[in-house]
Amino acid sequence: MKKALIAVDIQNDFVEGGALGCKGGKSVARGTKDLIQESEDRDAYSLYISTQDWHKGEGCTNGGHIEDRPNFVDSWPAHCIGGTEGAEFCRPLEAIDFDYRILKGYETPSYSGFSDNAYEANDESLSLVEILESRGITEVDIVGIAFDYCVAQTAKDAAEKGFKVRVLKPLTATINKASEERIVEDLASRGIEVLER
Ligand code: VGL
Repeated sequence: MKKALIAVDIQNDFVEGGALGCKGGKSVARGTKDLIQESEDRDAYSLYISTQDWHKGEGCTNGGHIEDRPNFVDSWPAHCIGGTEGAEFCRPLEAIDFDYRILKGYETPSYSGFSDNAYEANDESLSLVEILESRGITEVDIVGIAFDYCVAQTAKDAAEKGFKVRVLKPLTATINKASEERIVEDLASRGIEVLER
């Protein structure tokens, strides 16, 4: 059994003060850095992977076009435009040297780290599933932002591809709190373990 940690979209635009800021996002960044450092001490993970929402420009955003008045359900303000400060890791996560850094949503919108359609723009030429399989990973733990969008979709895709998946919920932040319970149930129904603490 080999396990990877996937840190999803812990970027400036998704934390407090960002274009699509989630409450609790900064704390996710700090907590994830702590988890990575203490897990290295006990060899908990064989591989550390980050994803970043990395849009080509203002006209490209997950879930549809940018609208004058996004509804924050399936339309969003401009966010995480590749190369801008908003797309960078939230402090103190920039100090972490991830084994692989997956950029996604470059031309085609994508919530999931597995539809890493920007991977041509990455240093790596392998897709996320190819990276995991080539390293013999069978289990993944997922943390990051937002629980109800990119974390949930990445977790569902990982489960569908046959990995054993856990979501470490205290190290996530949610956009729409009202949908949280439904999403936890949906993930559980797919065999994904959602750890509450
Ligand atoms: C995300 C909404 C829009 C996310 C990305 O990273 O969860 N959410 N784009």
